[in-house]
Order: sequence, then structure tokens, then C-alpha cells
Amino acid sequence: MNKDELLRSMNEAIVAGNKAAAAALGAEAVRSGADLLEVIEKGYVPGLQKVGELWEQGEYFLPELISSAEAMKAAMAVLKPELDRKNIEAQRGGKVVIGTVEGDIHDIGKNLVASMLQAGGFEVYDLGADVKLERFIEKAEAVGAGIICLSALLTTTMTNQKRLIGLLREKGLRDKYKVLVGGAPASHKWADEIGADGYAENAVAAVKLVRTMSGGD
Ligand code: B12
Repeated sequence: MNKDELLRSMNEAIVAGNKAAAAALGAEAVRSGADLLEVIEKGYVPGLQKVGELWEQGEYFLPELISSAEAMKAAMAVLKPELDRKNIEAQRGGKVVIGTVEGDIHDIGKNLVASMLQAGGFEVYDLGADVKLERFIEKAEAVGAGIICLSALLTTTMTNQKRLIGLLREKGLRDKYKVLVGGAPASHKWADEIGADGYAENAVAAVKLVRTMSGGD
């Protein structure tokens, strides 16, 4: 299978919610030495975007969404050990605390960002989804992280990104951390409005942003 076929099949496996195919294609990517970050962003992620569109058009319902999300997780389960292994060989970057804010269970995008940061050489503390705001701060303080990454996929939970910045201010810790925000409803405008330090629209851009923020290239 050439690269274009591989990317197209990955896209189709996610849209079809086919876990076995999504995982097998991930294994094929590892075997063939493909750029794993590229296959994630250009193969699987556009599939999920398509699923989002089908949901918006009323063609897909919750069961389809769940199948697609599970197919994505199956693919990441195959790719993640390989990304982690590469990270061992990579240069160590800074420490990053990441999670999806409280009230929000969407974690696919957050997991992608976390995996790619790891692959990019950062020490990543992934708190999971639906994370209480205090926990982000406690963890960052405990491990000595410099960057806090907040994911939110719902317009009702993105306000928690703003609340976290308020909490840091209350505690006199605002200047100690760079706070980066992301997730479908977030934007550069939103980041500016809430006084965040940055926004990135996808996982590749997120890695670049974190690198800049931590004083890298
Ligand atoms: C899959 C999915 C689900 C799955 C989630 C599975 C999981 N484990 O994550 C399930 C089925 C469980 C689900 C549930 C719900 N969902 Co939903 N879901 C989606 C869907 C289709 C795709 C989301 C996704 O994974 N995208 C793919 C990833 C790769 O993209 P991403 O998350 O945006 O992440 C990328 C970037 O944003 C960025 N990024 C992400 N985080 C961060 C963080 C930082 C710091 C940075 C820099 C970058 C960054 O990098 C990522 C990688 O490139 C979206 C549609 C959409 N258009 O987004 C709806 C969507 C987000 N869901 C929606 C809704 C309403 C819900 C429910 C409330 C439905 C319900 N009635 O129960 C529940 C939420 C319950 C809760 N409390 O959280 C709405 C939100 C509407 C709104 N404006 O608020 C959407 C937009 C669908 C719609 N059009 O109506 N959902």
C-alpha cells in the first residue's frame, strides 16, 4: 500500500468506526517506517473531522460517534508505544501538564497532543479528561512543570480555561506558568480574550507552540 492509499484507508476506517482496520493500518504504518505524526494528522484526524460533519448534518448519531472514537483509540494504542519509544531517543524537552477541563469527557484531541508532545521530547503529565481545575495546578506545582495545556471541546466547558487562569492569578502563580488552550471551540481570539499564553489548532502546531514557549527553536 502506498502512502496515499494508507492515509485514505485510515480516514475510511475512522469514518466506518472499524476498530480492527484502524489498528491494522496503524501497525502497517509502524512496519513501513512511515512518519507517525503525519499519518495521525493526515490519515486518522481528517476521518474524525468527517465524522463531526456527518454528525452535524444529522447523518451520524451517538453510536456512530462512539464507534469512530473507539477506532481512533485502537489506532493510537498501536501507535503510542512506538511514539514513546522514539521519545526515549529524543532530546528531553520541558515538563508539560495536560488534560481536558472539568465537565468535558472529550479526550481524543488531547491524547493526540499529549502523544505528539511526548514524541517531541517533552515530559508529559496527562491528567486525563474531566479534570478538576485545582488538579492542573497541584500537578504543575508538584512536578515543576512550566506549561499547562488545557483542552475543551464544548462551548459550555471552554469557560473553564478562563477560570483556570483566574485561579492561577488568585494564587499568585499566573507568571509561573504558560497556559495554552485548544479544542474545537477555542481560537487565537479566545486565547487573547482570556489572557492565555497561546492557542494552536492541531497537535503539530501545539508541539511547535510548546517548543517556542519553553525557549526551544
Ligand atoms: C468524538 C466526539 C464525541 C465522543 C468523544 C469520545 C472521546 N473519548 O473523546 C463522544 C461520543 C463520547 C462525545 C460526547 C459528547 N459530545 Co462530542 N463530539 C465528538 C466529535 C465528533 C469529534 C471530536 C474529536 O475527537 N475530534 C478529533 C480531534 C482530533 O480533534 P480536537 O478534539 O479538536 O483536537 C485537535 C485540536 O483541537 C487540538 N487540540 C485539542 N486539545 C488541545 C489542547 C491544547 C492545549 C492545544 C494547543 C491544542 C489542542 O489538537 C487536536 C489534534 O489535532 C465532535 C465534533 C467536532 N467537530 O469536533 C463532537 C462535539 C465536540 N461533541 C458535542 C457534544 C454536544 C457532545 C455531548 C454533549 C453529546 C451528548 N448530548 O451527550 C457529549 C459530551 C459529554 C461531555 N460532558 O463531555 C458537540 C459540541 C457542541 C458545542 N459547541 O459545545 C460537537 C462539536 C458535535 C456537534 N457539532 O454538535 N463526543
